[in-house]
Amino acid sequence: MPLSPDVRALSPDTKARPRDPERLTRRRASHAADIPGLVERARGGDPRAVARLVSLVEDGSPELRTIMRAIAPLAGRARVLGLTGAPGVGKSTTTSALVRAYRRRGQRVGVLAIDPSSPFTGGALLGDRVRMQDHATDRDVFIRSMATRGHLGGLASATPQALRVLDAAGFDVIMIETVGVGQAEVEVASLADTTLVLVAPGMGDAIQAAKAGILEVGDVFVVNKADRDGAQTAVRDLRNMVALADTGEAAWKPPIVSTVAPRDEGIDDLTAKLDQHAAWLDSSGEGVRRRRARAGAEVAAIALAELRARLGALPGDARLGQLAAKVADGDLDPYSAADELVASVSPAGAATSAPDASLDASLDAAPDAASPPNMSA
Ligand SMILES: Nc1nc2c(ncn2[C@@H]2O[C@H](COP(=O)(O)OP(=O)(O)OP(=O)(O)O)[C@@H](O)[C@H]2O)c(=O)[nH]1
Ligand SMILES: [Mg+2]
Repeated sequence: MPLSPDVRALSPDTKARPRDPERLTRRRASHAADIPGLVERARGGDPRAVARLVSLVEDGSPELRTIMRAIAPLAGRARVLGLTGAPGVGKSTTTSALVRAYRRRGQRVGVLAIDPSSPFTGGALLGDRVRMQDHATDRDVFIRSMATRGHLGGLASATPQALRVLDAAGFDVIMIETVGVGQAEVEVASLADTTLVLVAPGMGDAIQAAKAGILEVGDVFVVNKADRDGAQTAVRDLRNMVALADTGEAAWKPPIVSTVAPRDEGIDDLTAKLDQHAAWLDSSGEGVRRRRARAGAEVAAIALAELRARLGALPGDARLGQLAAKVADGDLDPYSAADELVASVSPAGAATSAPDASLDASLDAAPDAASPPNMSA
């Protein structure tokens, strides 16, 4: 049995498991009434309140909708940075260095480290914890690892909602670290205002980045481990590839920054480039466009998950059986059968009307948007 969110949030350092289900229910009930209080405390900078809200959201708690309603007017201020790159390239070290830099400016920083549950990369969590230790006692830094739990792509399915919680809690900068293998880069880009793609010298990362199509999502490129041989070559390779991918005059030209993250070298240069990107997002209107695409993808994902849940809960498994028989016998085509099924779960016209074009665009921006974000039990 997994640890209940209550236990985890209230006593993060103990492994105590709830023995008494009734007590747990009472505790749940008493907390259920206090979402506004939690939100209030989270906004006041109480790390426990933030942790608890994130846990509730991550676990798809029954209070999820109440929380989302309560924080909706509070969100939308934070700057969201996505960091991606091959395993071991230095994402956590760079994140940690950026946390230090933003803290020096007096900004509050949230970090969501997406921990791949894949057996190939197990152990990343521990590494992250160690590297993030510097900030463990700072109330204005919140760090949370989120499991991907088999969700395709690199992001944990509740990442957009956790992001919302941190945003509403008043964090000025929120960083999302994902191990970039395949789909993850593109996914993180759909959540972030600014996407940082990290490479390291001598790993052929730049070439692989090009192959995986992540050059398109990078707003700022970082050649980390610049203390190693081949850094200049990596910068040159990247510069050539970025130049080739370039799309016109007005568009942002992704800069390439060299860093040695453990020594904070290049970090000031990096924050300067990130500031420039933020300014460009504001002046070009691209920032608003990205935020709308992000919200659109979030809504679409929730709606699709809801539809899927309702379809799964159809009393008429029998109905599906009938339709299936017709399709198998060639009496009905599968699209018409699916239309019938969808029409049977929604009020007439609601789900059968053509999807809005802008929603389609958002879905394109988030290829994995069709996965359920948070299926409440
Ligand atoms: N020489 C050198 N080592 C670095 C640099 N940055 C990070 N490292 C080391 O590289 C290793 C991996 O760094 P992480 O920050 O954990 O890399 P990561 O990309 O977060 O790794 P995963 O999350 O496991 O994918 C650590 O041992 C770091 O100390 C750097 O600029 N130079
Ligand atoms: Mg890491």
